[in-house]
Amino acid sequence: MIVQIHREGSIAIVRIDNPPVNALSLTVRQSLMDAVDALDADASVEAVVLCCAGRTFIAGADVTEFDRQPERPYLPDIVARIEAAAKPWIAAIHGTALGGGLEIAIGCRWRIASSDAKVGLPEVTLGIIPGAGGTVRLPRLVGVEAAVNLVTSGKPIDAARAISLGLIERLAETDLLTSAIAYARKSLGEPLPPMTRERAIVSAAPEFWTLAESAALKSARGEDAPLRALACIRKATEVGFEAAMTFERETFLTLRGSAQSAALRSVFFAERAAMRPPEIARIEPRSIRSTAIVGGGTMGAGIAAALREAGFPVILVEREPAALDRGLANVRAVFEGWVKRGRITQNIASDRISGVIGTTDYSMLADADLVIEAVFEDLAIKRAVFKSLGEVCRADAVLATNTSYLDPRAIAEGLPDPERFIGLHFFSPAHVMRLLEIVPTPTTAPDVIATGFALARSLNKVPVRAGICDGFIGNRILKTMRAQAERLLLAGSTPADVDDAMRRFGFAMGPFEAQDLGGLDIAAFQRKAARERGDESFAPVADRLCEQRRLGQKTRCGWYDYMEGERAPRPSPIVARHIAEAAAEAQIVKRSFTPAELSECVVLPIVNEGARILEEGIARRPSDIDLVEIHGYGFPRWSGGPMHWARAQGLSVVVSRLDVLARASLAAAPCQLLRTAAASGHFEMPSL
Ligand code: 3H9
Repeated sequence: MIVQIHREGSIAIVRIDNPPVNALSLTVRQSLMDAVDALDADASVEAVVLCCAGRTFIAGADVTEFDRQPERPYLPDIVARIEAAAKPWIAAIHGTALGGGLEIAIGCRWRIASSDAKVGLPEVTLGIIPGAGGTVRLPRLVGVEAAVNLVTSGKPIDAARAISLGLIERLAETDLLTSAIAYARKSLGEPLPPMTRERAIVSAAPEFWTLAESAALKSARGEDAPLRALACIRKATEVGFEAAMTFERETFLTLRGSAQSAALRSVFFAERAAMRPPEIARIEPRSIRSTAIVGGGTMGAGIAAALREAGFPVILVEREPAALDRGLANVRAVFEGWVKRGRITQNIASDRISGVIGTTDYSMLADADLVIEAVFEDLAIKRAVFKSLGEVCRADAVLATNTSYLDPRAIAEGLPDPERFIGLHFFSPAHVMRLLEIVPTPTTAPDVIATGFALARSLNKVPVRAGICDGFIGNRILKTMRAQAERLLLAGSTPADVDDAMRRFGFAMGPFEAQDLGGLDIAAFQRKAARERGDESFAPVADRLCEQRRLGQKTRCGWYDYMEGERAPRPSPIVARHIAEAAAEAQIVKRSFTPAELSECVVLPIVNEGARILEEGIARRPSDIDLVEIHGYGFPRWSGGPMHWARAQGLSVVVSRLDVLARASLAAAPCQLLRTAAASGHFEMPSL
C-alpha cells in the first residue's frame, strides 16, 4: 500500500511509502484524499500524523506526470481538504519537504521536523511556481519578505532557519514519529491554531515590490518563473485567499505547459541520468579511499579542494619545494576564501587544509588509490609524470590526466597496465564548477570508467563521458562558438553587439567579454598546437590581438579596452581596425544584424557541432552535450541546452536556417546526422 494508516490510540498515522522520494503521484494523491475522508468519518480518531517512509518526506509533485494533462484529485484540493479536515493534521518531516510536499505540510495545523530536515519551494528551478497554495499560504506563515526569498530563489532552508521563520513549530527531540505523536497529544489539550488560510497577510510597501522585481529580473536572466512567482505572492497580498489561489493556479498551469519548464525538466532528469549511464550499469567501480594530485597550480589546487570537500585524504605532489609551497598555499586560499564568505567555519577549513599532505617524493604515492595529474599542458612533461607514476603506483591504482586538449592516448604511451589510465577533465575553478568530462582511452578498463562516474557522484559533479578529439566535447564546441563570433565581426557586427546578443539569449557573458576575463593567450596556445598538428583554427582577429599582446583584462586591453582599476569594457578603435583589416581579407559581404539574428548565428552552429560530436560518437547522448554546455559554458539552463533548444525550435527549422547561413558563408552546412534528425524528428545515435 502506497499510503498506509496505523493507529496509536486516538492518533492516526498516515504514512506515505512511494520510493524513491515519496513524490505525489496520482495514486498517492487519491490515497491521501481517501485517507482524509476515512479519518474524518472515524469517531475514535482525534488527530492525524502525516509521515513518510524511506529517505525523505514528500519531495513534491511527481514531475514525470508534467508531460500529461493534470488529473484529479488536484493537489490544491488535497491541501485544502487536509487543512479543513475535522481532525487536525500534523506533518512529521524528515529529509526534504519540497514543493508540493511543503505545501501539504503548510496545510497541516502543525509541523514538526527532525533536526537535519530541509524545507523549500524549488518549483522555479523547474520553470514553474508553487501550484498548491505555496505563494498564498507561505506568506501568511512566515511573512511576505521571507516568502519572496524562499519562492523566487527556490533554495531550501534547514530546519533551524525554518523554526526561526515560524515555518516549523518544533524540532523532534527523540525519534521523529514518537515526538510527533507526543506533540499531537499535547496540542490536543490546547486551542487549535488557526488554519493557515485564515491567518492574516501583511502587505509590503510598494518600494519593496519594486526592489524585489528588479532583483528577480536581474538574477532570472530571461527565466520567467521567478518573476511570475513574485507576481503571485504580490497578488496574495492584494486580494482574498480564493482569488489569490485562482491566480496562482492559472499561473502554475500556464508555466507547467511552457517551453522553459519542459527545458528545465529535461535538464533535471538528464542530470540524474548522467550519474548512471546504462553502459556501466552493472560494473562495480574500484574502491577509492586515498587520492593524490600531481601539480599544485590553480587546477591541481582546485581538484585537491574538491576531493577534500568530499572527505578524501589528498597527497599533493610538486617537483620542488618552492612549487609545493605555492601549491599548498593555493589550496589554503580556497578554504580561507570560504571562511571569509561564511561558507565554512575556521575549524572546518583547518581540517580540510590539514588533510592535504605535500611532498616532492613520488614514492609517497605507492599506496594511493587514485592519482590525478594536473601539470602544465605539455606532452613531454605529462609523459614524464606518468613514467614516474608507472614506476611507483600500484598496478590497480587509477591514474588520471586532467588534460583539456592533449590526446590522452599520447600521454599514456608506454605506461604499464594502461587499463588503469583515464582522462578526468575538471573545469576551472575545479572546486566550484560541476562539470567533469570523463575521457576513456581505447585501453581503459570498464571498472576504471565506472570509478570516474562514482568519483563524480562523491564530488557532487555532473559527469559526462567524452570521446577523444581536439577539445573533447566542451572545448570543441567553444572553439566553434568563438570562430562563429569572429565570423560575425567580419560580416559587420561588433564585439559589444555580439556580447549583448548572447546575454539577451541568456548567457551570463558574451564570448568576447568572457575571453577578456579568462585571457586570450590560452586559446592562442591551443590554436598554435592545433596548427602544428595540421588542423585549421579560424581566429583572424584574435590572432592579430594576441600578436599585439592584447590578452584581455590582465593587459588592460583585449577585445575591449579597460581603464586602470576598472573592469568595465570600452569599445576599442584598435580592435575595430583589426576587424576591418581581417574583414577586407575574408571578403565576407557586410550586413546588419538584429540581436536575435546574432545569437541565432552563434547558437545554430553550436547545435551543428553538437550533432557532429554525436555523429562521431564523441558524445553518446544529446543530453550529455546539453549538460556540458550548461554546466561548463554558461548556456542558459532554462533553454535546456543546445540540443534540447534545437528540438524545441524544430529540427527541420534548424536545418533550413543553417542552410541559409551556410549559403551566406556565415556557418558550416548542417551535418548528415542533423539532416537525418530533421527528417525523423529525433537524433538517431550511431551504434558505437
Ligand atoms: C511541485 O511540487 C509542484 C507543486 O508546487 C504543485 C503541484 C500542483 N518527481 O535527486 P535524486 C527522482 S514541483 C519525480 O537522485 P537525492 C529522480 O529523478 C516538484 N521524480 O536523489 C531520481 O530518479 P532516478 C518540486 C523525482 O537523494 C530519484 O527520484 N520538487 C522527483 O540526491 C532520486 O532523485 C522538487 O523540485 C520528483 N519531484 O535528492 C524536488 N524528485 O533514480 C526535486 C526526484 O530514476 N527533487 N525524483 O534517477 C530533488 O530535489 C531531489 O531529488 C531530492 C533527493 C532532494 C528530493
